[in-house]
Amino acid sequence: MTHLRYRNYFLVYLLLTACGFLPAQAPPPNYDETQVPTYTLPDPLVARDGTPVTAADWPARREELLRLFEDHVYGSVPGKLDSISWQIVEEGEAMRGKALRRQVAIRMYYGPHELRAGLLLYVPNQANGPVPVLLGTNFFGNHAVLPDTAVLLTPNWLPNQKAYGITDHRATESSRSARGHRWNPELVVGRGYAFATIYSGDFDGDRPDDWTDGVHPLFYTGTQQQPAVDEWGTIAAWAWGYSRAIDYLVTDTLLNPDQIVIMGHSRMGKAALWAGANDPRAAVVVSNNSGCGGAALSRRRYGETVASINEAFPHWFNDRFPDYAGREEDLPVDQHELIALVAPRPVYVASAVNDRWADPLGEFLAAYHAGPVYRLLGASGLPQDTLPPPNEALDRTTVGYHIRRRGHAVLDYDWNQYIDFANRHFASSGD
Ligand code: GTR
Repeated sequence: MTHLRYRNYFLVYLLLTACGFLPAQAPPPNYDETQVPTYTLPDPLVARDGTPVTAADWPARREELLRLFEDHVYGSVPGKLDSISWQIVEEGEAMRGKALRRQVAIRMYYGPHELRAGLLLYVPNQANGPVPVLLGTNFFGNHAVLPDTAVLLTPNWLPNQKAYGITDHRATESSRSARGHRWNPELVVGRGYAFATIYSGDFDGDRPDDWTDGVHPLFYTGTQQQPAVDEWGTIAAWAWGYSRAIDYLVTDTLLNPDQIVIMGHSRMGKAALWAGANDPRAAVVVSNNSGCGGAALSRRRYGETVASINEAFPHWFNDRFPDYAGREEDLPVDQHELIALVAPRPVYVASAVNDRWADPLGEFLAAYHAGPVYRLLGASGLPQDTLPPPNEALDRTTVGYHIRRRGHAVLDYDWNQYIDFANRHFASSGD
């Protein structure tokens, strides 16, 4: 009897959900490979009108794919800055004499609006001439990346985190180096690369309830108070932030403007890929454990899905992407095409064995299926369609990949792999 009553409630619930009266809840995550639906990936080398794409057609197909990702996934950037300026606001010796620290205020203007962001840079001291630079976006402020008391605190909103002493969304002295476990700027500098970082929240705070901070309001027109359906979400704002940092990096004479590596972990890995797709000044693009909406194929519905990501983070994508929850096969793109948009520049996708939420196999397959575009453009794709063993990188091709032991993180193994990979490409491109 009770059983029947619950069943009736459930049927009413389903009916209300289907009619749009209740929000549909994401089903529990699938971690069973046999339950992955059969799917057909859209072919990056067939245009929307069915025409096969040659190397000569690629620029047009590339534009088509960029627009599709804007329209259906990340949202379009609705405007272009009137101007941007930089000022070095602090400089000093760092890392026990191994590096010069430079802090740069980036000021961005549009109409009457202004947005400010802070860039933190460490340049190795023992360099003969301009050095390559690795740029990463951080999640808790530049000061949280390493133990250096001279790093300026962001005035912008931060996620609260009791363990870091952040209780009113403001940066605190006690949150210095709080994210040191995710970053290793000294390793990067020790390998002859400059290390640059920006705080994601300077471009948009990671919260669903507020479209008044960050870059979005800069381009509102009339009485607009939030991005339109097909306009940018927060990930696209972070990707835009990578490009504004690059605007500065290419002007700094201590750095080689042709050797900019952009890297992001997890949600910033999604942003790094979208930034790399849009901005050809990113010479090498690295996505670390980026998962759903990053390197992982949406059609596999393994771990985090289009449904669950949009439920937990409704502000990350545009307002069309949630429509594909449970009907991923209707998406006109999938994430292998995002990776292909970096071609022929080197791209590196990294997974971790225990990071099942991010779907390591889906990340690998997306990297693998970007291969045809790389090959069409005279570069090389992954050499095999099966996962390599843990910590045995496939890194001799223009598309690189590894699955590291342990979980969702950035470890020294990862940093060293990224620098080895970039070194190989910079050496072969003769820069
Ligand atoms: C998770 C989210 C992932 C990933 C991760 C992170 O909560 O579901 O997509 O972005 O956060 O950024 O650490």
